[in-house]
Amino acid sequence: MRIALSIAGSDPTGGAGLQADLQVFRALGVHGQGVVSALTVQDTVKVHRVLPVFPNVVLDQLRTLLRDAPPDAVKLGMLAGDEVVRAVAHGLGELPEGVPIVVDPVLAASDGTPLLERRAIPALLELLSRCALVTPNLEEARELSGCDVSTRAGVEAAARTLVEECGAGAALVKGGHAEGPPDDCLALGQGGSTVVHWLTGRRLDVGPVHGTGCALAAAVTAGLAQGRSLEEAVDDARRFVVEALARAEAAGSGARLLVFG
Ligand code: PXL
Repeated sequence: MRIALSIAGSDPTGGAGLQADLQVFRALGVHGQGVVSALTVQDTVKVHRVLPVFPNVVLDQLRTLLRDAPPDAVKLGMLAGDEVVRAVAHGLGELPEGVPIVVDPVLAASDGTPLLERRAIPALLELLSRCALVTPNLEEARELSGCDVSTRAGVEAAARTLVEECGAGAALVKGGHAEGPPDDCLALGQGGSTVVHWLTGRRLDVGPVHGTGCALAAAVTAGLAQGRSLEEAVDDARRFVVEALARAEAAGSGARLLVFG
């Protein structure tokens, strides 16, 4: 059995967060584990409240799990607060060597509600040095790298900065929020040098959809848990999300939800 672990916030709608990650893992044939980092109160329209889990309880969930049933890959999503980020970093010290970590550096919900407090950013940046891949959207890439991402050259600089200065193994800067083609920029660290690829996307006219960032990072994590290379896992995950977007359905009066498989 291949196992993927998600450390993420709860989204009761099932559209994003831990509930969505577990659906993605299931759809891709890996067993899903979940450590809850925060509770949210939300519907398909907006996030009403955010409540971080006690950091020592996050640490306890993680350590207890790692000692018994260590995963083959780990995904980090919404972490809510500085102490939770530090607890996760501490707990991941017990992750067996070589288990890849994918960081979706969730800063805010689509409605603008902060999902990570700003003072947690330095601790999140420290975590990047231990990750195989970080998957920011444009706003997150700007915030984490300090680069102006309004041009393609700026997006490339942000992706390179996350690899060369922050120490991520690779960075996938997602262009879905850009005007124009939703191309993603993948920077891969390769023994001292960085290779940058643009992965072209096409925009689907589906209106607002919730949870695409969570699904993409979860799908990459599932691929890595199954032993795929990073580039292969990213390609497969991008295709998986496009298919889920094409099938998206409304469950409430707000954003549509992805439909997997
Ligand atoms: O899509 C980002 C995200 C991640 N995790 C949780 C969320 C959201 C967006 O609302 O609620 C728990």
